[in-house]
Amino acid sequence: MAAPAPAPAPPMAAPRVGLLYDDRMCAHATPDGEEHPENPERLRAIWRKLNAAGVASRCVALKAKEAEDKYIASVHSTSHIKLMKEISSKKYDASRNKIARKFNSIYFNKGSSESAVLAAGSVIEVAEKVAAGELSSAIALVRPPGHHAEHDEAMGFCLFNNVAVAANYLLNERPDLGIKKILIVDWDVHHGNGTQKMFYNDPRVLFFSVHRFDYGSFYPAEGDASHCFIGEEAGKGYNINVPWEHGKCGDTDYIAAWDHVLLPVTKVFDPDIILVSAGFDAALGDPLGGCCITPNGYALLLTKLLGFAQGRIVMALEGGYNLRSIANSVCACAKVLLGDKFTFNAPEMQPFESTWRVIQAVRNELKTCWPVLSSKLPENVSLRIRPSPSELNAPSDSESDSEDVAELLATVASVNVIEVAGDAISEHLSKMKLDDDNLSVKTTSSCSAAEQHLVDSVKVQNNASVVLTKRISDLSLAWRSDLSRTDVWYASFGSNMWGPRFLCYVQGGKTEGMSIACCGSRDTSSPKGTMWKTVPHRLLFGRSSTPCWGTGGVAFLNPEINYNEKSYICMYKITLEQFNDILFQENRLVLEDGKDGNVVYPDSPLIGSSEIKFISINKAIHLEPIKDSWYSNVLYLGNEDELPILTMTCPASDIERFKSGELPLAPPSETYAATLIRGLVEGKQLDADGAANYINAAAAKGL
Ligand code: X5A
Ligand code: ZN
Repeated sequence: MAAPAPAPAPPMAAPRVGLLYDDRMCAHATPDGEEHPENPERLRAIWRKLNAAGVASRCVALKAKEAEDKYIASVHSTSHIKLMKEISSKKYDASRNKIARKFNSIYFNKGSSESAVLAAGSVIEVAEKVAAGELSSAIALVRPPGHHAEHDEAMGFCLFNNVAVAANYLLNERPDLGIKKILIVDWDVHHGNGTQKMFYNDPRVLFFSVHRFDYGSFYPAEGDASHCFIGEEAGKGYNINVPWEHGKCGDTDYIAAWDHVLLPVTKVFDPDIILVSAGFDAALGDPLGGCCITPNGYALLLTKLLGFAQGRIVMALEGGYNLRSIANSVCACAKVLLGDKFTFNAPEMQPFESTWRVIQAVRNELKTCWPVLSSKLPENVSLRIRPSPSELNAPSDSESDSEDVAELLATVASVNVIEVAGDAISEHLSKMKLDDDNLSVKTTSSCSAAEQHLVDSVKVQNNASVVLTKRISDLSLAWRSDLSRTDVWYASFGSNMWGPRFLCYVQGGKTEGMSIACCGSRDTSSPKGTMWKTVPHRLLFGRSSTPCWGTGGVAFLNPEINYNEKSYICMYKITLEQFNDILFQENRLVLEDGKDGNVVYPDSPLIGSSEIKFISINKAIHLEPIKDSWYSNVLYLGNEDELPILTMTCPASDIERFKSGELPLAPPSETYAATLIRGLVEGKQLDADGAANYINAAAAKGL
């Protein structure tokens, strides 16, 4: 008798995926039919796509439910709840628009109150069902969105903070469901400022937000979106921000943030449920986001989360403004939750160099709270340089819902559902992981390329005489006229302490002791003020020679504050345009273009207003495009007259190289030292002996 065939493995029970859609949340719209990115068509477009793709019918259909006031009150003030619930009533007909204008990026109509209460209630509804095990996971298609809404304030298209309300509901109202730890993943392209604030002291909720920050200039443009905000008191370490420095981030950048920040922490945190603040405005084609996550990318990010909290995932819609992009992306996510197997095409793109640096900064900030983040990251990761300003402004992906975007998406959006069982996903996933084994070991030479794009076609005519006439392209004039209206204090600690030497950087030419001339700034006007101070930073002399001063070290300030140190700075009040021109000249970014003596300036500033904002919060900025230059680090030394005091020095990594001997520490040449001494004496800071002692002591002390 033949051996009985082995019993087939029991089929895995199909996951029960809740899908909440309700036309009543389309009632919130602009009062007079004005166009707005956050409009009812968003929900309808997603719903149509899910039905057309046969996905909706595979889910458990759910209807919206109103949130009870007492649940909303766990997050919002009584007065805010009252206003949001009454704003649609007759009594506000005359004042509704005026009230809306008091908020930042908010509109109201007669349907707003109902939609807002349903959005909050709907996320409670699905979260409860997932927590109770009635559903494996769920998607709540809600609007208005929620993550910008604060305790007492509507903002950023958000009226109630739907996800925060649901999280509090699970933690405070339903101990019976056993949810003690919640992970909130906010992948909307904007910072989840409201959610961050609500759980800032609360270790029960790990809040993770990855968003465009752009040095503090991207909406909502509050400094608290930076990676330095990690939570407070018991909540310290339970708030994680991954702040991108620019647009164009896509699948690989997000995957890197997942693999090297979110997932390792999540594994340790071990959440009981995951709520996703699922905005899709980081999607390719979004008119507001300027990023480029593909539907496949979202599917992969979500797949990686499914390994935690027993797959209990609740997705709540936040932003996302390209109808096709959001429909395709939600559809891809729904398929993931339904258990469809994907092929993930290994990403062709490398993460940005800035991505790697941001991830490293985040890990560094959090490593004491999460020791798992203190491991060393792979070193020879292949990275690409940040997008150039013109790439960032390229219209192709900021045009709402245009045909070419549709085409672009068609090539990447088709989610390849293949009927394979078992380990196919994990195998593909491991290919995506950014670790040593799987990454090609080649470093694209980022610096020369970066310099290449910085140094564009801006021609400056160099007359034979010391005073230079300049012609600067329209492109660069745009930033120049902008920055010529902002003043800063430039703090010098080296040869620029001597006025005549400093003026060469402004007016062009050279003075005593200098062997080569400067080309100067476009704006040759004199500083509006001069002032001396001391700062708690170590002065050191390093590097072995310079074209201008010959053999010998030049001055650097250790970027690290050290209260045992006292270094002299001579501050000049100049425009931000002039500051950039000095920075260019210090870093030798101004190039002589051949025999006719034309001078080529970079076409974009290194320090613009968003960088200033960033520096004032973070105290320093390492200028990525000139990372291997000597003075790539701009430090913020405080304020004077309400203007920032800025200086330029080496990055902290160079200090390490000085310490290790990889870079030489060297005393200054005689002419260079004489210039510094002259500066200190003529500036009436020290007498000749005192000045010489100060320089010699700094040179002798080393690090
Ligand atoms: C939920 C969301 C964006 C607000 C942008 C305001 N809000 N300019 O994506
Ligand atoms: Zn958003």
